[in-house]
Amino acid sequence: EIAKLPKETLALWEKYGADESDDKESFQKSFIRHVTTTLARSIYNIDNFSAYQATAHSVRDRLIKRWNETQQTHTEVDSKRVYYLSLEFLLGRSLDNALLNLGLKDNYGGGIKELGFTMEDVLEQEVDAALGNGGLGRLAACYMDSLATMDYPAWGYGLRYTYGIFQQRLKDGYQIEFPDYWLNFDNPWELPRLDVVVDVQFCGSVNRYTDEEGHERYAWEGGDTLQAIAYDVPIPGYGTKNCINIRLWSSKPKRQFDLTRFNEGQYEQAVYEQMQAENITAVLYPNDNHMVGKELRLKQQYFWVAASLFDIVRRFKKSEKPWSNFPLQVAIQLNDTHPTLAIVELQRILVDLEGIGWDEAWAIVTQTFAFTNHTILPEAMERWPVPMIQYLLPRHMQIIFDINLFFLQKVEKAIPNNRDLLAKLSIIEESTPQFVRMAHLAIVGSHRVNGVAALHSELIKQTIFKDFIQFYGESKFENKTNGITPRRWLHQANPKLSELITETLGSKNWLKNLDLLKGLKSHVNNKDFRKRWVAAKLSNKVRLADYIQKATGVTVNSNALFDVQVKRIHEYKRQFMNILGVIHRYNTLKKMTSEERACVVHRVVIFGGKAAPGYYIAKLVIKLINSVAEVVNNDNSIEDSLKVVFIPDYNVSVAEIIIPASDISQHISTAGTEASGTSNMKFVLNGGLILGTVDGANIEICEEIGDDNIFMFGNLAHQVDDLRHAHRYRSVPVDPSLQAVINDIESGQFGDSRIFAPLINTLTHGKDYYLISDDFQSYLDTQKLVDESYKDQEGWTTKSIMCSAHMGKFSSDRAIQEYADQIWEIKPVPVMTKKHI
Ligand code: KOT
Repeated sequence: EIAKLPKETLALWEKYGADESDDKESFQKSFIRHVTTTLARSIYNIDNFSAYQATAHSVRDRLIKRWNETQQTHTEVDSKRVYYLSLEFLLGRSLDNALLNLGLKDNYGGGIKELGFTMEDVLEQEVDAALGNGGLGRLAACYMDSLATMDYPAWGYGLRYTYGIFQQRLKDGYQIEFPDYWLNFDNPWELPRLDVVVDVQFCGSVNRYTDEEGHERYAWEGGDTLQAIAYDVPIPGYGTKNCINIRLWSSKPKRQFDLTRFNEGQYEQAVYEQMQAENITAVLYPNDNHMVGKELRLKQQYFWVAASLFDIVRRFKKSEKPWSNFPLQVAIQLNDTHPTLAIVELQRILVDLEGIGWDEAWAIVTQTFAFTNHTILPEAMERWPVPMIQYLLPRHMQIIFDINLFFLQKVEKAIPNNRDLLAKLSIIEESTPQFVRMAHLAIVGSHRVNGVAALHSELIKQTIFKDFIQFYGESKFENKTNGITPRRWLHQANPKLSELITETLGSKNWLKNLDLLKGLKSHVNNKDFRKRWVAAKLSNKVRLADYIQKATGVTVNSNALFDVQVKRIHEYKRQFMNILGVIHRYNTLKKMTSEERACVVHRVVIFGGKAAPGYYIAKLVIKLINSVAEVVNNDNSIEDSLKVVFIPDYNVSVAEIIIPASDISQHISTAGTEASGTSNMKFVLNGGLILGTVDGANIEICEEIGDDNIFMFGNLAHQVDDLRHAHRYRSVPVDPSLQAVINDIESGQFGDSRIFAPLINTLTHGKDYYLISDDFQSYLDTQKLVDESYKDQEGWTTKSIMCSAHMGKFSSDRAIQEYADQIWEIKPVPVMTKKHI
């Protein structure tokens, strides 16, 4: 069609569509243009926030160009794409990341200074995009960064929640939650696509009919229809033109105004129903590793899945390839079971709407999908009541029953006369009411299932998915150890260390090939290098100390050992064990003489993390931490040898300050409970040591960095069952050091002890499910080793350098490469620079 345009029109596009350059002057020009036009302000009326907005819009202009070129290239090449379906994308801030990935930071930094601002102040203005709970959502964000950087033709699909994860504040040491209305000011990082609208149906009924060819068909009719509107979030790769897309859906009522209803005097009812439609994407469910069976959550899942699949299928159909080519053009990755209905939806599209036979359709579906499991905690397993699905999605429920029937028939044929096995494998849990087991559906509908770290991928085969191995064998189940993007988690969060590494290695290539960090090893004895390594850590600690002062009012000494545990508050992560250890340390310090105390390593114990609003025990842990902090920090008798802080509202941008400043961080989940962990990787990459259990990715980190450079302790995963059994059926005495700490709390040392009774009970009457008592002595002993090691500052520095140097494996680039080669079978598509037409 372009060819039909008059020459003069083409010439105009050519003339005026020229790239805006990336030099300092061009930035300043576009900055001023955005201040005066986009923001309608003047030179007399710009504050840091306006400066942020103008800078962001200037970057946005450049992002959109790349994004367009990328989409055009992908359309032209039309090679296989991967679609990453995730209910959470925990992106954090975008400006600094975009400046670094696009290579604009220096010119923009210089440009903004001349305009009277500092880049630091400007970056500080941005609110986090916090559309996720923790590890799972942040993993999705790191994976998008790698996909973009490695030139893959990839899309993310998610929901545009009006409210992200709640903001946490503290009141009297308790967590209180505030809504995260992050779209209060305009969001320059999204492109509203008011033209990309998809109808999504709920409820109604199923009608059976016979088509012209005499085939029995089903039609889903009636019910309510909502609309999904697309908001596109460009994700720029580092050092490439590739700029991929995360498409987030927002819900809207289909008709803005129901005139009949209005005339019938049902105005309020009509408006109410409109509001209900907008509710669907209003709020992110704030539970990590926990399922809450709310109908609205199921509606979110289907709304998102239906809109995304419609979009994916529409794109496939444009190329007019036969349906059998679908799995050659499309790979869909399910980020946990949250998008499992996509399997059913695609089968429905193929069978009901496209008229493809069941078996042919099912072959297409199963070759398209792959499923990542992120947890084996029973309370996180998604199961939805059959009646709820039947009501909201009547046709899907039929299809699920059919999928299950055909699956169980195959099992029966392969392994005859094993009713017990059929019941265990069934997608339907035969309780009253019945439930749909989403993980079973995801396994049956996918060609590949993966865990997120080596141990975890073994455990899913031995525990939750054990019975499936009997039928499928092992080959369907594999491991893809998680990774993190070194762009955000070292280059951006730790500019000093990044600069030192680049200088030492002689290039920035390590940012795209993290294995190159090995090159640091030959510098480990270089005095100047070591000095600068230590200086970088210290300056990060000073930066964190300032932040702690501002956020909590507590003054901490940057020369003390910074001991960090920041992650969602959960019993299995055992922040409780950490604070019990702190109490032990405090009371040990109190018993010392001043001379003895002069010899101990001073510590700052730093906590951060959100508890799910309905998770009572987790909230009590926060209260206990703050009660202990209050007593310890105000006790002059221990002479600053110990400080305890709880940093409120832990999120991505706070993590960027905390992680580079840690000397040691704690990853101390009960063995076998933390599928992977990803912050462990971030800490070590930044030269922080780990105190951890033999769990998740800790094990592989240990393999890479060597056991001299990590502090591991505690019981092993294979011992957990027996230990729990012992607590349940034999009375196991509480570890004596632990008992002493419990006594301290119960004596009222940290305020009214009755408050903490339910927490203490989890150790005693609650049978210590997470085995704190079993690991406590080993934990304290290992903490002693940490203190001893830290006294040897030179030895510690060597460990710190060796840690970073061996972290190549944990780049999300490596993880994405494995997914691309082994599961998705996709190839990079370098973006061709286009003319402007
Ligand atoms: C489960 C249900 C709802 C929301 C989140 C989850 C969830 C999160 N399940 N597992 N995770 C974490 O995923 C991370 C990324 O793979 C892992 O590193 C971490 O160990 C999981 O706990």
